[in-house]
Amino acid sequence: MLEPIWEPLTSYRSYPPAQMTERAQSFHAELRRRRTVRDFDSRPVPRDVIETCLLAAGTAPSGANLQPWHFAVIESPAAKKRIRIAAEAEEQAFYSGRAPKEWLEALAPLGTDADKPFLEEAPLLIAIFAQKSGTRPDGRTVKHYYVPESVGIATGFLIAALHDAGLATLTHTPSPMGFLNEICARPAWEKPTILLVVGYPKAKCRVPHHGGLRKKLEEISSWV
Ligand code: IYR
Repeated sequence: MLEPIWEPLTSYRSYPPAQMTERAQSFHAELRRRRTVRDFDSRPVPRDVIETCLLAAGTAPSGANLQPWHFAVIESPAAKKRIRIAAEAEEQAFYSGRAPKEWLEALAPLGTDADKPFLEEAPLLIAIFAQKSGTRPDGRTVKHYYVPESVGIATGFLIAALHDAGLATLTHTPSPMGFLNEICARPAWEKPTILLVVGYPKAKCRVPHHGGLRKKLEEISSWV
């Protein structure tokens, strides 16, 4: 059993109320500008920026702080092509029969279809894997806890970090996406959760109005 080792909390900062308001507003203003993009330029993105954003994602809280995630960054054109072919095969099946009518109705205002050129055109794809278990520094296997929650939080941090750095993203979820394990050389027990498409929007990029609609504060929250 590992014993806790306590240390002083030195990284926390507090702000006077006016500054709290200002910071909360500016963070909201920053995040509300984010839009999901499906039309990517092929311009490469700086590797150091991606690595720093991955470090930011890795600061996310997780069950027992076991950090049950792996981020596979795909830049190879050959790998991207394989992913596009595999994903489009699943999407064809989805759009032409597998998806229930209600699902297709919900997607209609977003204008999505089975063609996924962005999987080849975007400079980077980040396949996010969830690990049911991991290895401790001493080599012992350890079970992970709250895995979907932890990986979801880390993914949110990553999207926010990439946006803040001036990069656009698309949370793409071909289903099923087991083909990512082989292409990314990840073990079968890791579960791909999201394929994040990363890059710059094309100069004439358009986004669907529906995708930018936000529910009101009263709809998304309540005070008890
Ligand atoms: N995976 C498909 C369908 C799709 C599903 C949802 I839920 C979306 O928000 C968007 C698309 C596709 O990528 O087209």
